[in-house]
Amino acid sequence: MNSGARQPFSWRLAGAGLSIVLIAAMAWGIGRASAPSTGARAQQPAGGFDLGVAGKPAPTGQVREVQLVAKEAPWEIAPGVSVPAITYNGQVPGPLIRVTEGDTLRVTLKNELKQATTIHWHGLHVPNAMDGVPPFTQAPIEPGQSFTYEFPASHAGTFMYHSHLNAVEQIDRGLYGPLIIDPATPPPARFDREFTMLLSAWDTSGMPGGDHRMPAGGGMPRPNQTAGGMSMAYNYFTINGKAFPANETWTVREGELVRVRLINISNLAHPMHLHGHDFTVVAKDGEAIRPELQQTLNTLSVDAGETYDVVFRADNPGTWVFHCHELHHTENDGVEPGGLMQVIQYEGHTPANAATPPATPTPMPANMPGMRH
Ligand SMILES: [Cu+2]
Repeated sequence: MNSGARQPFSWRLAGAGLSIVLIAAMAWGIGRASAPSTGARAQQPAGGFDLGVAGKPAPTGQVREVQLVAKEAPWEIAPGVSVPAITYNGQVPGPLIRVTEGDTLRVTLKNELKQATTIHWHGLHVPNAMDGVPPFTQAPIEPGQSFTYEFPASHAGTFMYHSHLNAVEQIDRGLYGPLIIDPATPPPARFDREFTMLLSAWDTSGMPGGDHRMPAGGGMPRPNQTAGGMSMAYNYFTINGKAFPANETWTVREGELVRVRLINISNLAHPMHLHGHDFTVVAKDGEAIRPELQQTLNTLSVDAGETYDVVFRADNPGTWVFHCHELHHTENDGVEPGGLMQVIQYEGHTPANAATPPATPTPMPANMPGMRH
């Protein structure tokens, strides 16, 4: 995957087949970083990170074709916990779509669901007819039908795409994906590594087929909250479709400048807290923040529908966690540790205590007040 070091984007359209393969291949790497570029590491400019000023990009003449199929598929969200998900191309999140500003994005969606759907391009400045919002901008894409979205990649940044029909069910069951637009001109700020974390929440008891609790048990009774017929008692929380410990560990090298793209598609706010380091918030909702206005923090609340780009210097070797500080969200069905817990491992560092998560997690006490998510 392209790194923040802005290696030239070498994906060239050579027929739809090639671009489809590349998109699918990239999908599995969204939590990973590329290897750092050789040579000197990125330097932090005084006073922040300049991502460049967004302007209206000139068309590049490149057409990026993507084929998406909306379909039901089983998806393992935590070890031993598989749910009947609604997916793009059989995976959650859907494939990473990564293009350069000024490219033309041409996405064909084939609907193999039993219900109608559409795609909304969250944060992009698309022509109105491409916004994916029935009944205003298009008719629902009925089962068996296809629809092609085509629009220019309007501006660089971190975005997402998701269903905009029967959205509570379709999004809560997995119908979303990350979308990154790279600037056509490399900005002054360079980074050594880059990771993306797309945050989502699941209510397994509200899914077809009933309850999907942890096989080892230990879950706690949850209130039967409902909204519009859908239960809202989220009990699993995932990073790129996987709850800890099923999600990938990030590896960094001492000295590197690391960019993290945070995307929250869940209906909940997630105060994301990094141990052992501070990070600088360099972009919000795809828009670069001017260096003199950037804040340096260790906890950032990412609300529903928001995206942020943050940057930290890997200057404190160890095994660290970057986790949600709404602590119910670091559980798997009430059992800690789980959920939104991202491990960051420095190369060459041996953890002081290399123990794996406890084989028998400590169950949460039942019937505690205020245990809603
Ligand atoms: Cu959270």
